[in-house]
Amino acid sequence: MKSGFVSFVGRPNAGKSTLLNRIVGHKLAIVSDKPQTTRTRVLGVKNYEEGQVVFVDTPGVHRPTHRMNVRMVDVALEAMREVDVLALVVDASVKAGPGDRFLVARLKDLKTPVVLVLNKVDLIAKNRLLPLIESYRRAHAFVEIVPASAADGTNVEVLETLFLKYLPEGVPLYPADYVTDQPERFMIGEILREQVLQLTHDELPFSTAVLVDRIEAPDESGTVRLYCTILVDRESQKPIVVGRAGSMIKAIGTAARVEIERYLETRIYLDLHVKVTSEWRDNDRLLDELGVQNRQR
Ligand SMILES: Nc1nc2c(ncn2[C@@H]2O[C@H](COP(=O)(O)OP(=O)(O)O)[C@@H](O)[C@H]2O)c(=O)[nH]1
Ligand SMILES: [Mg+2]
Repeated sequence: MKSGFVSFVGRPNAGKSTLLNRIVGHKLAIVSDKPQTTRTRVLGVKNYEEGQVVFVDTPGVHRPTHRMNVRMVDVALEAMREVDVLALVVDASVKAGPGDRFLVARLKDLKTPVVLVLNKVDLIAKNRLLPLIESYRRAHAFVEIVPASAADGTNVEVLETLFLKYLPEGVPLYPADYVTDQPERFMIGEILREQVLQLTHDELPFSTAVLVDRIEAPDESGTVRLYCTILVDRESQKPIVVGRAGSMIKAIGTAARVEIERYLETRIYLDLHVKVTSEWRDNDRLLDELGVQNRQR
C-alpha cells in the first residue's frame, strides 16, 4: 500500500484549493477569484485502492506586506519540506512572473519529486501549451508535467494516479473515514468569509476576517445558534458589508446559512455583526484567534 503527503504549492489564485476540493470531493478550502483566499494549511485525506493520500493545500506564495502574510508564506514554504510529493500548481492562462521564478528556484534545494500542474488549460489555446511545457522543462527537473483543469476536471484523475505512483509504501496515516483536520468552528468561519468575498465582489479589499464567537448547543427544535463577527480593516468598509438598509449583510447571512446548514446537517440561526478592527492583519493575538498558523513546529 502507498501512503504519504502531497502538498499543493504555488502562487495565489493558481487553483490549488479548487484542485484539493475536486480531488477530495468535499469543499474543504474556500475558493475565490481574489488572491490570498487561503490563509492556512488545509489537509484533505483520500483513500484509494492503492493506498491513502493526505493532500495539503497551502496559502499562495507572495510578497508579504502584513504579519498575516508573513505567516501565510511561512506556512506555504514549510509545506514544501518534509512531504513525499510536491505539486507545483501554476495558472497556465497567465504569463509567468517573478513569483513563479522564485518558486521554481526554491525547488532546486529539494529532493522531493515535483509534479508540475499546468492548471486552467480550459482557458488557453492548445498551441500555447507546448512552448509552456518546454520552458518549464528547462527550468526544473519535474518528474511529470501535466496540463489540467481543476475547474472542469481535465486530467485530474491522471494527476491522482501520478501522485500515488511517487508516494512511498506505507500504512494509512489516518482512519478510513477521516476527511480533514479543519475544526468545525473554523469551517463555519470560512464558509461565511467565502460569502463575504463573493457577494461584495470588488468593492471590498480581501482584508476581511470572520470570528465565530459562539456556537450554542441545539435548542428543543434542533436549531443551532451561531454568533459571528465579520472584521473589516477600515470604517469605510463597514457600509460595504452592511449594505443599504442592511441588504448586504442579509444576503451574506442567507447564503451562508444555506451552506452552513448543509455542512452541519442541522438548522441554524445566524447572528452576524460587523466590526472595524484596524490593523487586524498585524495583530498576533487576533491572528492566533483566527487560526492563521504561525510557522509550523
Ligand atoms: N477556468 C478555470 N478557473 C479555475 C481553475 N482552477 C481554479 N479556477 C478559478 O481560479 C480562482 C482561484 O482559485 P483558487 O482555488 O482559490 O486558487 P488558489 O489561490 O491557488 O487556492 C477561482 O476563481 C477558481 O474558480 C481552472 O482549472 N480553470
Ligand atoms: Mg487557496
